Amino acid sequence: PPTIYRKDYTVPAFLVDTVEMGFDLDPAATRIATRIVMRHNPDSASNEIVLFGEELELVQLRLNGKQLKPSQYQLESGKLRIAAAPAKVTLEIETLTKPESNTSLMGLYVSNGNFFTQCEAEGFRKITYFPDRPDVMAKYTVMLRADKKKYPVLLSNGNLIEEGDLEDGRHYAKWEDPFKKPSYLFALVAGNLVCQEEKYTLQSGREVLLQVWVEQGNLDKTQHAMDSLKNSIRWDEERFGLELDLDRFMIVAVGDFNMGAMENKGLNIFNTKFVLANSRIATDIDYANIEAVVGHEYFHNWTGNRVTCRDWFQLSLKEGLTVFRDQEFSADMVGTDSGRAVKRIDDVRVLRQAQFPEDAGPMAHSVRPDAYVEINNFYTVTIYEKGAEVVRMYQTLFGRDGFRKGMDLYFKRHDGQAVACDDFRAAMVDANGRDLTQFERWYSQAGTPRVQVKTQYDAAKQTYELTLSQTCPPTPGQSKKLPFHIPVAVGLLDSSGRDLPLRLQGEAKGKASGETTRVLELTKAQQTFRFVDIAEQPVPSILRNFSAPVVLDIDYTDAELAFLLAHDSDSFNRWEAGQRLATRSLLALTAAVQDAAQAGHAVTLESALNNAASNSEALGQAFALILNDTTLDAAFREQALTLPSEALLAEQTEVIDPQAIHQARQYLRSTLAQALNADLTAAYHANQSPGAYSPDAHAAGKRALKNVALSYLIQGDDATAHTLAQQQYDNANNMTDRVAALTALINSSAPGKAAALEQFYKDFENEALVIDKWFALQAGAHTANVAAIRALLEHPAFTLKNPNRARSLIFSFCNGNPANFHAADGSGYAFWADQVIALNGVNPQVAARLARSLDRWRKYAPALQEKMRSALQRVAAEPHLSKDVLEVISKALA
Ligand code: HT7
Ligand code: ZN
Repeated sequence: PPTIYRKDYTVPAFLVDTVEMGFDLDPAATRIATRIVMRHNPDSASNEIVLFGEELELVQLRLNGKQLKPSQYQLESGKLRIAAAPAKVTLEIETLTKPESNTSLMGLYVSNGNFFTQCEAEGFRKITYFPDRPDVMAKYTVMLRADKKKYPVLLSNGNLIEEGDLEDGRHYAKWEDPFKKPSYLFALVAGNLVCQEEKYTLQSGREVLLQVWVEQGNLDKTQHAMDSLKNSIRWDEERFGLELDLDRFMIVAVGDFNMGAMENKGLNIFNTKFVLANSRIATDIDYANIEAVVGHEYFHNWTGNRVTCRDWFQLSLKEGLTVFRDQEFSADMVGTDSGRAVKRIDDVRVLRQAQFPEDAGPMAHSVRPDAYVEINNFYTVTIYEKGAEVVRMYQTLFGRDGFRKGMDLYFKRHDGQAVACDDFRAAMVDANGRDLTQFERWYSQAGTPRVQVKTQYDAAKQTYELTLSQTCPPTPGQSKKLPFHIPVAVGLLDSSGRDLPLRLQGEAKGKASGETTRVLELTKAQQTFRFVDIAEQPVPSILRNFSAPVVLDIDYTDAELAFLLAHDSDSFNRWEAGQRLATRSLLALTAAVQDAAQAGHAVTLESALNNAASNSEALGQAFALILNDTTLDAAFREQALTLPSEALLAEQTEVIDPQAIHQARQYLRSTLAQALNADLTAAYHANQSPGAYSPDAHAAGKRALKNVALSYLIQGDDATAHTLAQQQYDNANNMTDRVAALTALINSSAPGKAAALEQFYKDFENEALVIDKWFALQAGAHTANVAAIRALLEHPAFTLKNPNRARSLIFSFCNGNPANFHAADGSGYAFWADQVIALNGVNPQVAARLARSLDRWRKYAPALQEKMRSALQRVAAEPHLSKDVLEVISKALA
């Protein structure tokens, strides 16, 4: 398949003014009539019309009223070309599609008997021939016709302007979208759905209609999504002065969906996972995710829809910015400083655990990539999460007000346009009067920079020097990197743990006096910053609030880390100090497990671990201080007590040994559980949240702390812990506690675990999202081996066709259970290859996501590498690989 390059971008030869579409909806064969009014683009030297189309039957093609014969156009590899076209063109196109056999879930498809569309990135071309590229924006009018009994609800973008009955029990609805949009934002929904609706008054006094559409029987699960939508609308008005521009805004939930949700203009379509919630079926994390995703899609209305992307290389223009906006929204919804820090910690965890490995692997790409084979493979953590970090750095550099000025200028300049990442940077720069030329490297260079810190205190001169240096490893296609512009937020603690006021040498005395966090701008390979009037040797707190997406190398002693964990005023770095301390233990323990294995019987594993656990006592004491500090929010304490994940530890070892990492982490968890048994038990009981369930941050934080305590206590695998977990399971009045208890049970030898698992299934048999949890829990269990997962594939509730279900079992095992997936016999890899191949035939997009599980294969020991390579080669040798899977596998093997 061809590679598409950013450098090859050319403007479209024809622009589209209006699009009228008529759909005769039928699951077996839907007929689509499209009238496109186009005109030549004066900026283009070409006069060839290029339309894209895939998996379509072309029934009819007319140009300015005349039917075109096959000799008058060229139809080849997904493109329909009409050469030497006149300046004004009306095209009339009739196509046929087969929605019920469309398992790719792109274009028009059927889910549980209802019709849905997914057009981003290139799905519209599965509906009709069209200049399906984001820089072609047009106004759409859509007529939907369908059987009234089977499909009583007919929805599309914008406003409903007409509806009525037709012959033969059919009916119609006509929709008009007043805003011009790219084809990827087109949507229709038709089916037997019901809605919760509310009128909402905007700050301007205008009233809008909000609707959340779901299948019958789910109306008791829509309130949280509706509340999240209203909060999003208010937040965007308050924080960015952005108003909802439509009179009607709809959210529709669908069970079969490739990603989280889609921001189609006025008609957002959501994976049910990010809409449906009540205390019976959803956990606190589900509630938080729903709020974030509803916010994300709503915020796209301005960052993505009103101002869209010129081409798909600019995807992060809308995605990075919108993720940043949803992160800020979620943080503001919690409201407290500590709540903001907890949200920041969660976001940085995702970045480190998923994006850093991507940046170091075969699929590494910059935030604005230079090339792709399949654009669907580029909806990545780099585009989304690293992109959000890049946007956040503008705010760190310019402050909230400066950032807002940049956003205002961006909309003033570009409303209604399709633009590039450079245009966003230009708006930020121009609004703040700064030169940020070098900042462009965050968009063009892939890889995670490393920043090294060296310190020097001069007691006589009372100065403190920070020498920061930066490097960035090579990535595919980019062997040499130039220095980045890195904002490094810094604080210095005195010996009592208080922040020192900071003044840099050369600054006037009055300047910045009293400021205790300074943002240093590292732009060279190495720079020294000298602070003056520093009366004692301080402890530095560097990269506060994670001010840049980098790895920070700094030599702290254990005592300094414990000190920062106890005192840093920056909650993020407080947490970070605990994580560094724990990582140090865990890496030493991992090495000990490996040494013991090499030494054979000469050394027992137990004694090797005991010897290596020298700093675990200090860690236990530091953790106890946090656990027992009731002035700290429960949510923060839970974060601090959670050890770095096995995936995160893996990235920090030279050669990944999944079993050794797992054993080390389990050992440290058990050691801590033993040492802190009384404190954990007390915290468990002190953090019950009796009464009616509420997902608010305070109650959720208490549940999180209680449940992390339970997860430690179950490490002992004794009768007391078993009883605690069993009682929690039996008495739970919400899904958070139920899942936590069941997880504890299945990771123990508790006598009731099989019965609980069975009961859980029976109780929630009719709740697809809960059955997903049931599969995921088992796939992630410490005892889950390949045979157990293969047995679950045969369960009647399992299907590859539903992406949520496939993810719950297969992805949870391949990505979330490293010790078992990487079994020494290679059985995990054989399982992976079987599933990639099977999914490839059903849903290439989902298959390609799974294909990425072996991205980091070169980082494992040679014996495992060999087995991974053969599994990759087996997939590569499959005859009918989609370009989605082919791109991932060939890059992995390259
Ligand atoms: N902008 C949306 C992307 C998306 C998508 C892309 C490819 C295939 C299916 C998809 N569903 C949604 C999601 C978002 O970022 O809001
Ligand atoms: Zn998005």
